[in-house]
Amino acid sequence: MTSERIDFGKAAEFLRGHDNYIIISHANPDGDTIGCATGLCRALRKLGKKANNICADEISKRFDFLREGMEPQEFDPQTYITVDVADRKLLGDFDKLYGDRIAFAVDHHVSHVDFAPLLLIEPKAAAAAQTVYKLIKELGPGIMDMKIAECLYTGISTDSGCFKYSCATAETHRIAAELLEYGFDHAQIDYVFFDMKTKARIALEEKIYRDIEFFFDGRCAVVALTKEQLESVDSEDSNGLSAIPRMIEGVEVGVVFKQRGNGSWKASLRSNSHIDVQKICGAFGGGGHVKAAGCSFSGVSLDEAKKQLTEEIRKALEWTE
Ligand SMILES: [Mn+2]
Repeated sequence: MTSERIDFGKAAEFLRGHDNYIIISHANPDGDTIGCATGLCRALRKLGKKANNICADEISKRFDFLREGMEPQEFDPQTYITVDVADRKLLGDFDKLYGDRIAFAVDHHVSHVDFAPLLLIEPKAAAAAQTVYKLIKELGPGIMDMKIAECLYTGISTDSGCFKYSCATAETHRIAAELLEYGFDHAQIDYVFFDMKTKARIALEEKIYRDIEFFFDGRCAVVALTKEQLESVDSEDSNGLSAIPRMIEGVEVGVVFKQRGNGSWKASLRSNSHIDVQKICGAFGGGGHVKAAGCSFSGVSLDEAKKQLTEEIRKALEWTE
């Protein structure tokens, strides 16, 4: 299969020229993939098309407000689209079912692995919802409305860390500003996704703050969470735990050990400085990105895993002194 990168004009033409859409989000769905899918689904329906959105995994109740009033439609599926999906493997259980049938993919990942014949990709966009916004605008006036704007804002805000990450560019803010003109309650959205925490999550964070250990004059912070502790919260409540040690002033490398079902320990590392945690994790067969990476330890005690990992971190810190 050959893939072609198309522009907004061609993408809009494609959407106008087809019908009976199935819009697929990636597994383990986040605000961007759900915001894009619900926003695009609403836009296509307004265009007079049949459209449904689906995801292989359960969608958190936090996203219910985006799906308000969107009853599934009855039709024979014809056109499969993915949104915010960097690789067909990320479709999860839906890869086998639909992976070969995707006609068009909208994405913003630099690492996008082509799987659809037509691609609309903006690797510099903070969220795929930015790209979907421009695509819906291209479909013509009168399509965008408050509900669609709310969906796309959720995608942009959640993927940009509430506009805090460096990926939030001037264009990100301009698009968000245009969306805000539609008058939805953005403060409520940002409260739900950034401030609100369940009591179970707070209890888990309390444990992290209490047990955190510092190494190398506070330049490295390490904490471990047992299987039982992790099971005290549901999966969406465990988002972002790995970033907590790094929030502490002076910490250059933050480590969260998470115990797996089989007793092994998965270490998630976050770097605040120029320390390359991908390289550190690589020494243990792991990987990831320069500032966020992970590796696993099996067949050793937590103490031993900690010892081995902090030794590698010590070397990295020494190199950069
Ligand atoms: Mn995204």
